[in-house]
Amino acid sequence: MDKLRIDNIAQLKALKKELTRFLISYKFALDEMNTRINILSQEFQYIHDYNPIEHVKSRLKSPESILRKVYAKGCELSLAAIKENIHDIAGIRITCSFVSDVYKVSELLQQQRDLKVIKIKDYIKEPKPNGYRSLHLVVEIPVFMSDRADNVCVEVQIRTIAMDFWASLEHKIYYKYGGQVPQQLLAELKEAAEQAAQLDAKMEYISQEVDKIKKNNTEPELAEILIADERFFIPPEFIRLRLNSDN
Ligand code: 0O2
Repeated sequence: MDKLRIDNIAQLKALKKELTRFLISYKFALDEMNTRINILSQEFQYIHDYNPIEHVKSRLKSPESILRKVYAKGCELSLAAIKENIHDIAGIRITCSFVSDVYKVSELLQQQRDLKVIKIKDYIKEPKPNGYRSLHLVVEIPVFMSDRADNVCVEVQIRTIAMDFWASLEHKIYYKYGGQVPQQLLAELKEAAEQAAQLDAKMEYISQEVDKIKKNNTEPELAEILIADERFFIPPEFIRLRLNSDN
């Protein structure tokens, strides 16, 4: 009896170690991806004076959630099968201001030589029947550990602020009703998704118009200071003061 208990504990310890090893590689993959996204974001801000990325969130799927997906997909219950079939154990969500930014960020990630694109689902060009919009990439990123190198899948969801707002509310409603959302609410959600898409299109148009005006504007860009992502304009009086004192 005692022997059995000790064996069970030993097995549990081994399982815990195996699961930790498995999940930690996804955590490292998230760290790697977050660094790359952060670099893109900062480089854009400092060099191109514009940042297509509004904010970034990442999460590791919980073991319970992984198990639920394993059963829902009818996938075999082994770590190898889970690695092969469940692609969103590591997930990153990038929120952008405009739809064009969503595609720009997606392109920049796809251009990274050591990232292998496994799957692309464009729910912006082809929204889901409920109205859900977002661009999903599944990429494989190399992770180097002390005793091994592993290629690990990360699901990257890229969407606009409006799409994100809609998806968070829809997600909450879906869980609140345990998946059985009343028909009326579903119709309203779908209508809200269409309105959000129209808002995205309008905002993109306005932004392009502003860009055109900016390009034609002769005011020197030198008259601004960027500190911790905040832009401060230097009033012309200061510039004149300085120029006069130099003469
Ligand atoms: P959670 O809680 O976000 O993790 P596949 O493996 O490609 O065959 P899968 O995984 O369903 O099938 O892929 P898909 O369609 O790309 O969806 C993956 C994730 O996108 C979901 O993860 C959601 O985060 C999000 N998503 C997809 N459809 C919807 C939707 O209709 N509404 C909302 N709010 N989010 C959606 P999870 O695991 O479902 O959930």
